[in-house]
Amino acid sequence: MSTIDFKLPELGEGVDQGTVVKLLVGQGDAVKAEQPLMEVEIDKATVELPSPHAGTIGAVKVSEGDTVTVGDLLLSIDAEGAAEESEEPTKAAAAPAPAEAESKTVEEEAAAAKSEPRAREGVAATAPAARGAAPRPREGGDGGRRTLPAGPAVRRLARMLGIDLGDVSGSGERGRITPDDVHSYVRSLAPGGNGAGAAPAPPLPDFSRWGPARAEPLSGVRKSTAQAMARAWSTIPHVTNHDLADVTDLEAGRKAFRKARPDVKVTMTVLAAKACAVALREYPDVGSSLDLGRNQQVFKDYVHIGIAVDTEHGLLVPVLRDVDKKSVVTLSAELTDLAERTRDRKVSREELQGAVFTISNLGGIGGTAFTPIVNWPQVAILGVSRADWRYRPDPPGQPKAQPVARLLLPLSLSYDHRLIDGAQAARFLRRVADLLEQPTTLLFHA
Ligand code: CAO
Repeated sequence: MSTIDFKLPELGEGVDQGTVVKLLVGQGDAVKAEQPLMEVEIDKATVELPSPHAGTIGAVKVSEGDTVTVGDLLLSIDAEGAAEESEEPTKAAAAPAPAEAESKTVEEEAAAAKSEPRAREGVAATAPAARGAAPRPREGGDGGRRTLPAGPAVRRLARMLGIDLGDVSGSGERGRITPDDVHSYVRSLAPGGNGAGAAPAPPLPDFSRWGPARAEPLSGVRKSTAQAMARAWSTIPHVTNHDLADVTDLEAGRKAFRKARPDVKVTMTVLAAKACAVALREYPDVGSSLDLGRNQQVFKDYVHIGIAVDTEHGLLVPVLRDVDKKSVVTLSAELTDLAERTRDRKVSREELQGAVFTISNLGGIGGTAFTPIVNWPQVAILGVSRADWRYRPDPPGQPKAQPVARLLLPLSLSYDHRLIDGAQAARFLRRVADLLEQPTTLLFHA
């Protein structure tokens, strides 16, 4: 019998911290190898940490709600038949380092080979596609993820400033990222000096002076959202254009289709995503990114669109892939599945990344217009409010014509004014509206 110290392994590129959201074992519990020990929230996804060994749980050092850092001791396992060892954070439970693998017996190798795919998935069992969340790559492995050359202080600084270290070029030895690199990157985002590194808010007053008040810790989702919003708000000069799309015919068609195919949930969000994908192909600037550090505009040859999903844990933005290439029916099935898994916290970090543009549809809830915040590193986001009936002259443009009721969908496009001009934004938005006003044309693109 020996004791294994189970520490928080590396959970992915640039991820140093997580929050323990659920303990799945307690002191004295017998566990099998690969059995999930706890759920940890990183960024906005939840991953399960599997046991590296069969045995009995000793002392549990963390509680639900605790913030844990890579290398923190989480619990100990009294493991039968295991050599005295301490699970180093970089030798993550689910992915043994090469040296470890070399010392295995043939039987152990065979067992490891059998269990490794499960183990890698195990790290992200609640997030099936989150192989990126699997700890540290095998050295020299072709498909391995790049380990960022940055020390803990630099990682802490980046986290504090809401910076993804993957976006920072290292000027140190062998590309090591220094604190100066992080600061220059922040300055490059905000040449006017009003950047993400702006002075932090002063401390709050003592609210109990005016009545009962209590403080609760922020969830991981809230922390990530706060960082992302602060960064986008303070570094991107936002402008929002509004327009109205006459979706009377589209809505009639949607309702008829829903009747004919009740198994497919075609919604306004999917139709808006399809229209945006067509327009994004025609206006590539709107799906591009701005790299002021290198004085470049980055164009992407794919049309992945993030969809804001309201969940009880907070706002999450899973990504629909290749929206330009898929039919409305396929996209409807994908969005239904994605939104459901997002609400159940079963999406992986990968599924929350890679969008070139975002849609936030608040129309199912209400509202006539709003000004969404650009989801950096994107440069534009479409807000959709509630479609409503309004009287319009028919034919349009004839003031004396008979008014008829039309269903109008309010669209609000926020954009990074450094890269997108008002006229371009207005043209893009009108194109989206035109596509929604001509359902047949829209479906030709499906
Ligand atoms: N106008 C009028 N009705 C609308 C509408 C709109 N813009 N958008 C949706 N609806 C209707 C739908 O048609 C549906 O009615 P039916 O059952 O008759 O089809 C009903 O409202 C509910 O729709 P839904 O919300 O289930 O489906 P959806 O695809 O339209 O939306 C999703 C999916 C994930 C976008 C949505 O559920 C959601 O979470 N929205 C909130 C997004 C959010 O929080 N944004 C704020 C981010 S901060 O900028």
